[in-house]
Amino acid sequence: MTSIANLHADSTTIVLGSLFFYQLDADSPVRIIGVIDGLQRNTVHGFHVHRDSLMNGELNCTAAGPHFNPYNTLHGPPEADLTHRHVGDLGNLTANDVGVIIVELSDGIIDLYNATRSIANRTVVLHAMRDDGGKGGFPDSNTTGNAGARLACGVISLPMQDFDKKPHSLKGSTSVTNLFRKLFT
Ligand SMILES: [Cu+2]
Ligand SMILES: [Zn+2]
Repeated sequence: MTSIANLHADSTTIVLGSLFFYQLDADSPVRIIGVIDGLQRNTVHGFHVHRDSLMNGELNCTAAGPHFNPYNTLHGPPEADLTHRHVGDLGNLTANDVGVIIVELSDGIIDLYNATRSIANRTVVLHAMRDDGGKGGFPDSNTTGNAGARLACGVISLPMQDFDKKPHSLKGSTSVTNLFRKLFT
């Protein structure tokens, strides 16, 4: 199963990147491949799936709600098991020396098949600061990893075959979608 998220800068229509989600079957991890541009050089950014979708063209990343947490656990690092992280906790992404994040990760807890853990129609959020994995000792370490403001976000769309039938609310990512299709089909 496949999904796409196009990330826009918080409260704007500026597209910063696209992420492609690919899960071979119900027993496989979800692979996330993509690019996010326009960041400060050599910076580390918390990266999560948040609970809510963005409805009706909403651009404010705050509308995505809290971390996706169907098991009501504390925040944690991505390598933790189901009881020691939120399902949506994907750790950190690092911008390189030209301010670009090349995303290439795999996670066995988020899911596109399992209804309880499904990330479809939820929102990926990239934060201003590093996610401390719950270990930072800040008041919000156990809820958000103290990752700070929401820099960019994007709804994890319907599976791609449906996605391409819908009008896109954000322009500029069609070529990236086609690139992903070439890579995976
Ligand atoms: Cu977050
Ligand atoms: Zn969390």
